Amino acid sequence: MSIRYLTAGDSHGEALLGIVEGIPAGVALDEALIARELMRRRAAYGRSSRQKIEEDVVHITGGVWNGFTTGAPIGITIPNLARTMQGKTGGGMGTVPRPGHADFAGVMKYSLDDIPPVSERASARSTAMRVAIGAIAKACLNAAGIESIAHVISIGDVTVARAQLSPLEVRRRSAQSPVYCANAAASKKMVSAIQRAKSEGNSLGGSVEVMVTGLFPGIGSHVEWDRRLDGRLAGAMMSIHSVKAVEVGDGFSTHRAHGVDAHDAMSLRDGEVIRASNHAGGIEGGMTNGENIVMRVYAKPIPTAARRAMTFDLATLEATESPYVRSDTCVIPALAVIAEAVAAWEILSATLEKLGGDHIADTVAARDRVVAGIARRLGAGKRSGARAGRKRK
Ligand code: EPS
Repeated sequence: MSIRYLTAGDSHGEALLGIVEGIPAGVALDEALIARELMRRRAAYGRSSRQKIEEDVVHITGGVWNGFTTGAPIGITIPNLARTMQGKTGGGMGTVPRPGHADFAGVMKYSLDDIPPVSERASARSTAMRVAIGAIAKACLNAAGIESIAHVISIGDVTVARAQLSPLEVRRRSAQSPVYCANAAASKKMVSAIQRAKSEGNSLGGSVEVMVTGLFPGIGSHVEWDRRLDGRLAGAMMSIHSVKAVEVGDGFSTHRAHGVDAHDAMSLRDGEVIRASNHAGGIEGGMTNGENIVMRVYAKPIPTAARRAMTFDLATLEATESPYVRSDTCVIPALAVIAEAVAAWEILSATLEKLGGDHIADTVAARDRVVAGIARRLGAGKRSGARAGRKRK
């Protein structure tokens, strides 16, 4: 792996911590840039009052001088403002495992007496740090012309029909929606569905679409299973709280198609590969093929809700209802921001394996060489290689 990170911290502890290693020097980065991404996550509609308590201020410790990365490890701290643990506030969560959470298996696995050491670490609060780290990845990718864009495509039974919008237009429209949905009519219905679920003491799941643009062929590799980009992306997406399924391209429908209809016919025009479709979602043989990556990520309704589930107390072994203090109603809008960040990290990791670069200018120069070489092979002729080989869609 060319880059790596570690996180630490609990949901209601002092702070979340992150250390990021391997980021090239010369990338413009400051606390405000990371804070903007955290704000998008925190402002997402459907969350609990916890999001009003948090401010998600970011402190960078090391790795950045005068607004640019130095190549050294980057330390990030995000203080928690809500520092009272549910288990200590009468929530009854000390020994009563909530179905759908890590509580039961975590206590059994680590031979613990109480649930909070598990639930505090398992909490989706940690996605704040993944978004912060994703913001660093996005800053690097943007320098190389690559962008990760995600939007909400379903919440509960409100589903958006597939639109023929460019990713940039999707980003512009979804930024105007409280639920980060590019379709204004669906966005209103989603807000109503969340309000209804909240009033009924229930929660809602849904799905988001992640697109990555500005790619060139050959990021990832077919040569060994763990270098396949679709596997890496899907694994990373499945590691996000509540995510239960990931679809790359038309993965959920192509198993019913005939082979000739399931693949994306290719032709050449002026040294540029033209595809009749993008069923593959931009990945063939575990590598980018130059088209946009398109993935869909599906998450269950969060398991905590005011309407409680039956469980039992680990101390008394008596049946009881699951404890409840407060909860989000729907995390899907926040998931869009998280999935965009997580995708950015995986793409950056595979891109740096391909291109290298101790300074981001080296990475960009290597990208230009690769793109120009591909364009030459495809007969781009007198046209500039960088233009012919890399399409902005
Ligand atoms: C979470 C429970 C809620 C969420 C939290 C994740 O927090 P609390 O227990 O304080 O009400 O709001 O998510 C965040 C704090 C966040 O910033 O995303 C859980 O149990 O996973």
